Amino acid sequence: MIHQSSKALFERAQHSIPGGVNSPVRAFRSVGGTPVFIEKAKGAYLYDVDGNEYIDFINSWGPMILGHAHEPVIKAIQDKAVASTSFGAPTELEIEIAELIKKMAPNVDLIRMVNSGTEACMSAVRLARGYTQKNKFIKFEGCYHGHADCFLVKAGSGVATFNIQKVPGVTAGVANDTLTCAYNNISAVEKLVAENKNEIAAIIIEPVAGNMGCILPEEGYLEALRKICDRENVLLIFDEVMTGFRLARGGAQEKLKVNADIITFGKIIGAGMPVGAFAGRKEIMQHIAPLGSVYQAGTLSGNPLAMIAGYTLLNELNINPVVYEELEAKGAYLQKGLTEVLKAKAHPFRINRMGSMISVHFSDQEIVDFNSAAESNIEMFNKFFHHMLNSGVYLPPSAFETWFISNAITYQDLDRTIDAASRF
Ligand code: HOZ
Repeated sequence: MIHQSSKALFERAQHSIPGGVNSPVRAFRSVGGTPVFIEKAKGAYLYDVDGNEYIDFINSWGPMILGHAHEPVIKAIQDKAVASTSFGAPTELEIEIAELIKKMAPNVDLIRMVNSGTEACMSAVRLARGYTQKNKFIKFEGCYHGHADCFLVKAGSGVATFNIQKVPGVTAGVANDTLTCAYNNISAVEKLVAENKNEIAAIIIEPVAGNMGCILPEEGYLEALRKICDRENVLLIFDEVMTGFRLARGGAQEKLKVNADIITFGKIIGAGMPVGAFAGRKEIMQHIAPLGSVYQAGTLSGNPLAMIAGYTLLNELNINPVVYEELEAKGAYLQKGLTEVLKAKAHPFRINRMGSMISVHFSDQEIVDFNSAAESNIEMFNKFFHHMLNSGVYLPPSAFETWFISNAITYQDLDRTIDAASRF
């Protein structure tokens, strides 16, 4: 391999990869400039090919809750790899990880492993439709549940970052079954439910939204959704791809004390390997093939390397839940520090946080839904992003993404981050 700078690599990448990246937000198009190409990462730090070190607030968009290249995870993958990388046949390890997840996450009788959060959410909606025999579902503006056709309607994350209003390739027929309304607005949900009586299979939600920056559910909101679902025979799906095993050992269900009917996982469950999962009570999950006729399958599902990585990380979180207290304390420290230094500046801002999910919006109004996030000063965020990057702090390259804190980060790293923000 020739050693090339990030700039040279990005230029070269354009010739063989669409936009030079394998996932759009990475291209830095909305924040401007050239993406940095990463060589390696360890603990709380990322190292780019240009020789720079960054304190990482992406953590692979969530999975690296204990930091990068966590030794037990790496060792477990190395040990497992010598026994082959895939069998396409059952292994004991798949039972071990399923049993562990049942111990950690509330409300899980059965769990099916897939390869990404997209697959997990897509399968969850299919299951809800098969189970309820109804077609429509409700999602919330600015929530992102992966890139399956039915979710690319008023979606967050990259779709919001690039202000894509309508995704070509998503047919009207598919889009018509996706009903949308604003996050944190219960009367809007009641209205949709009334207008589509007996037609709604599911309501899918990020219980703490992370794809329009970090947005918290208002008090009573998730409970109200739960009530509507029970009343209307609608399944409540929590997309816990970001929040699962992050906000608490049992994810948002445990932290916010609301149970869903189907829960989707991703990110931490694979410790950085491509893993997703969907889970729920037996009466619902037994509709999945081969028990039932809702079909779902995958050659690499339950892949041994992915399973051992996920199992090793989850096991550590399970036996050491003090991690969540430490992450809460670090998150609160960062929020307080950033608030103090940004207050001294002329630009109004809001910081939303739950545990180790946090984001800054430059705005003078509370950020409670997609509209308030979109009305924030995106240009100011973009300047802030570059200022922080130049100061050795790697934030998500979009105002429409949450930051993730890892427990590898030290208070000294947080002080450096706050100090960098003070110079903005
Ligand atoms: N849209 C993803 C986060 N919400 C970004 C994935 C990536 O670029 O890796």
